[in-house]
Amino acid sequence: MTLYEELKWRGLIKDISSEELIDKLNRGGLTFYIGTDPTADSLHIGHFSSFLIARRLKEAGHHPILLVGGATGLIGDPRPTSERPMISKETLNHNYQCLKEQAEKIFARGDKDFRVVNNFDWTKDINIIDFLRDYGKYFNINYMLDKDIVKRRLDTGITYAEFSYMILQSLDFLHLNQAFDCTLQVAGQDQWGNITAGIDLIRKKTGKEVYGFTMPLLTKADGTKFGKSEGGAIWLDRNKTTPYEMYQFLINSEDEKVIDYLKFLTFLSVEEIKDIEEQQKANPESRIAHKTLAREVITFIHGSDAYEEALKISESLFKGNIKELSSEQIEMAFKGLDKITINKDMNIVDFLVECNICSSKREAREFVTNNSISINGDKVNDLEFVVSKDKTIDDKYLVVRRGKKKYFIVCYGGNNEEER
Ligand code: 485
Repeated sequence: MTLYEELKWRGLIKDISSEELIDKLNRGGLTFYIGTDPTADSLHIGHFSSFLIARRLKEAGHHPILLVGGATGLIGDPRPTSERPMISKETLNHNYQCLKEQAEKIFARGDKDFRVVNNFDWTKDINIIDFLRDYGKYFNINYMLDKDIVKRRLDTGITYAEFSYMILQSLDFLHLNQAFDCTLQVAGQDQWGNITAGIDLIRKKTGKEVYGFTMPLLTKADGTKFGKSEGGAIWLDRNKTTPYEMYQFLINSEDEKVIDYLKFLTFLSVEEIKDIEEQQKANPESRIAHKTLAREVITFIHGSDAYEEALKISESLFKGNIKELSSEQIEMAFKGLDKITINKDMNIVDFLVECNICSSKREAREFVTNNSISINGDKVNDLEFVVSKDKTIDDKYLVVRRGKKKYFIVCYGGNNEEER
């Protein structure tokens, strides 16, 4: 299988600027770039799915440049819906630093052949007259109005700033072409207009032919964007989305999409993925495809220790072995839950009411005698049971389960001696 055939098989090719590129991709040796704007302080899994192409092409013998848009981020790539709110320069700087570090850590991995660049460096000193003469003169207004994204914004309106965005991205491509002989730009499918604008600018200014291709948007079975959970985006920063949350997200991938995700998001070979597909078909309950997806993606982003920890939390919760977990792991596992604080030992019935786990003493007694309450994985069915600090994990947490699924985290904050 050639590189291009493999990219096709993985579902990574949407639009391609010319057929000539196929041969060039298969031969290796191209310098290419992919860019992102620092609109937030972390990349998310959508960026991950696009940026992975950098490593794939690198491993096939091409030379990647990752661009973080310190300049373009100050303007904002037009969205189909409405104008973007302007981000302050301070926030943008902060975001830029965060994204640069993430891109270096996750994708470049100390590889010297991975260049990380900032378009602010070559844009900041261009004055307005030179901008209009050197670049503006090459952009016909009719051409710009014909771009899909501009057409979609004509009804709601688009400012001159966002309208000019395509010129900025085009001059990046020109700059990278001149500075590093970069001849290919890659991105998600929404970037097609910006990529072709750059190709056209370079052709007009230098007579050179450069290339671009886009990747399809990764979607869920219903066609909506992949990468959103109930709690919002799946971030690559573990302080925003813990490896355990990422594990939950991936392990719950839809059955009909999980093989597509393996192709798109992992470096497993064609044979390995076909093999997993067969095993999954033969034995769907094994969820081997989902488990492999979670293992590959989390190990790539956070490393194998983080993956092992996410797996351990998940298995301990599944088996009810809460006591195997540390307080940090409990925090990770129940990040979204409000913590209830108590500060003295209590009889179980009082405890359940005090913590709003049950609405009345009568209900609390019912739950206890029905075997529906467990604390740190142990069933509590004795109405005389006393909840005390020595039952906490790391002197801190009680994980209370009511019924099959409902969890409550109680934080033991009190000092027993004083209370008595
Ligand atoms: O020279 C460039 C300057 C900026 C950009 C690219 C080249 C960023 C680009 N305009 C953009 O907005 N990218 C999106 C972002 O930053 O979030 C997303 C794309 C997605 C994929 C991803 O970046 O919407 O398709 O390319 C990496």
